[in-house]
Amino acid sequence: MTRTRRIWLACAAFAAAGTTAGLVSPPAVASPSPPGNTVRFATFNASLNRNFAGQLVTDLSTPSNAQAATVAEIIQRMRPDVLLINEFDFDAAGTALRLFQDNYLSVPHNGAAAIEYPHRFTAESNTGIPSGFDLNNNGVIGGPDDAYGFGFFPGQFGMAVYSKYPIDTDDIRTFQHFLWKDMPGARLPDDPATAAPRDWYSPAELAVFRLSSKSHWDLPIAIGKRTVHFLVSHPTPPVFDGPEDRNGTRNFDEIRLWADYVTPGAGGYIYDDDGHVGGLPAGAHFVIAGDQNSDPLDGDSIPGAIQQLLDNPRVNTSHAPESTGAVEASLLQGGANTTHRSDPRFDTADFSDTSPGNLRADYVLPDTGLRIWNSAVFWPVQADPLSRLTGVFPFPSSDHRAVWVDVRVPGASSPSR
Ligand SMILES: [Ca+2]
Ligand SMILES: [Ca+2]
Ligand SMILES: [Ca+2]
Repeated sequence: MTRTRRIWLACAAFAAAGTTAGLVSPPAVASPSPPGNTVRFATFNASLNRNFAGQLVTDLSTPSNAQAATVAEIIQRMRPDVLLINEFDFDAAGTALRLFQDNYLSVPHNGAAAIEYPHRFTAESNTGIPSGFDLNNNGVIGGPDDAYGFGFFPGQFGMAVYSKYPIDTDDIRTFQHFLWKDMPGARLPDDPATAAPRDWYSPAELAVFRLSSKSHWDLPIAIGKRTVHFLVSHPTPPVFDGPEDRNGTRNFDEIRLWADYVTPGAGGYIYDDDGHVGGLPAGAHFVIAGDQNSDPLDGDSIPGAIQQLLDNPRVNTSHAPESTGAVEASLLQGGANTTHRSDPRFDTADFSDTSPGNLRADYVLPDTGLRIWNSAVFWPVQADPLSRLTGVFPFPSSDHRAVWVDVRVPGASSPSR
């Protein structure tokens, strides 16, 4: 989640709505020795976005940024093999991507060992790129809400991937430019003030309107003799709009793009930024990862949005990542959390307890051909010393928690952790 929600959290007082005495602190990272062919995939909305272009590079140029160091320590304790970071400001030279490795991940923190990723990837994000149109229909052209994706400068809230395994760069597919109108049955938003249907965006605007609020990337990861497609994205928060629900509808269809992409016969309409058409080949292995900004039952996304993935027969949901820290937070924070329908143990984000409350927003979803060995959300209970890494508002790292899933990839050999 981006933008103003974080600010609302200032009101998240600890009116203890229940006891946490019965909660025990599990290890923040699972302990059983995984088989040798187990690969850990993770997603982390790390709030490594800044208010001005170039600020993240400045912050990462020395090892002294406290928030970046805390994010790095979480990653070092989680020790993923393949990691997506959401909300990582993009720069065309990849400088921030390199500096975060060199000055943070490669530096031990509080006893957590350095972690090295020989392979990494980033690319342009639609955030902050001016569209030249009045997309929010406020009568003025310009500003973060008229960009292709919400952002104050190009690349704000972008994405970064780090991997211990090679990324098959020749076969990477990006979907930054795919137009929303080219999705069959697109949920194009309607201006309720006019009789015409689905007319929030004009024909001229739809001719350029990109579906992805950041980007969607298919990164083929070479693991032994296998390829696992790491399908990453960060759909827009379904809020910050009006009755037309332009962000809710976009969120729904951004999630749908991956659902169609992995469903044989459903992705024929999808074209990538190089003009190649079609979805993932049937039988290809994948892991979908990212902040999807959609809880199955709570929050403001359109009902059924995340179910497009969770109920997809190709997606393995046999073990949903969970934490005890999220259960404790829900009890301590109360408010909207008390009326939630989703089990709080699956929450991954600590949002305002006025609205929407804590949500499951971040997902790591392997295909059914990859057996899940273990999974968790990195959300220690407060009695755990590592709770200092996640904390309470104002958060020392992020309002989101890191999520990881270990899958068995036939023929893989684990790199050293
Ligand atoms: Ca405008
Ligand atoms: Ca209308
Ligand atoms: Ca909260």
